[in-house]
Amino acid sequence: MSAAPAAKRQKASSPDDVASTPYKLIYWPGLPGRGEHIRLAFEEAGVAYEDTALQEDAVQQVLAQISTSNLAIGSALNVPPLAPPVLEHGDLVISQTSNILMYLAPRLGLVPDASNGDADAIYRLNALALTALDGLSNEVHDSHHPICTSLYFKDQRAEAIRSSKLFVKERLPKFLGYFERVLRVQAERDEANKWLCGAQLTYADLVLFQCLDGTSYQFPRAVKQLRDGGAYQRLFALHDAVKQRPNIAAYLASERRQPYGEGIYRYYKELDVVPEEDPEEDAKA
Ligand SMILES: N[C@@H](CCC(=O)N[C@@H](CS)C(=O)NCC(=O)O)C(=O)O
Repeated sequence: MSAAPAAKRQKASSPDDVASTPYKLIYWPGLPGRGEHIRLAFEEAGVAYEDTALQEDAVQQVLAQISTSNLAIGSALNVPPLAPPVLEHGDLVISQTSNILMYLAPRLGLVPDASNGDADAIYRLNALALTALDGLSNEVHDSHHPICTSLYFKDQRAEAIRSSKLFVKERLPKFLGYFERVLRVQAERDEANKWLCGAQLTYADLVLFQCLDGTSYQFPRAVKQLRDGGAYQRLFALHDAVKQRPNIAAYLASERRQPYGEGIYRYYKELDVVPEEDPEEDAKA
């Protein structure tokens, strides 16, 4: 979906106004990052959004939000965000990836059909999205920055190698195994259920796709070994199925999809380790 022209903030007072109010994603330029989860939701739904990462003053737009001088002046209710992604929709300004997705997903048709009577589905979806973000985003990031985000990689390289070996051996199989189990539970209920919440794709599947995709970029050898081992077939089938959805495939092939680089997911040759190696033995060597 191409970025919509810059929109003036609008007051969205009635449900009709809200539906026609433009969406604006404020995020860093040049990398998928956590903004990608928001983009994938819009792209899958085929709903237009403005993506400030594609604009000339992208960095300044993020800084204006997260600056310590941002006191949310002009808004009676919003609070300043600590970090992007940030979503603006009419008068609403919110941050935190999973929170933004909880707001957007019902509006974008990315939660189970309400006619199934499951009014609490969003909380199950949020648990799944948060779990994917915990293990396959935050922990993956912390594998290359295990001491502190504010230090350079070169100043925590030895710790990053040790952390990455432990991650791919112990944490990665745990998280992949968890999502495989969720998918198995669904398939045992009904063999048509190939998504995390059953037969219908939801935003949690998109989050899981992006988390697994980024993890594969950072740890290609480990993910290949785990994939080839055959223990996570449903999970990798979900990843491949999301990738092939028409709107997602078109987006991934477009220039709107930013390349991985110096973001959450980074490729360092020395961190491209495989699970079968013994991390503690290696640490002693
Ligand atoms: N839990 C937050 C994390 C937000 C976050 O760490 N954002 C990154 C970019 S992906 C950032 O710019 N962080 C700046 C900082 O933490 O100082 C979320 O999911 O939105």
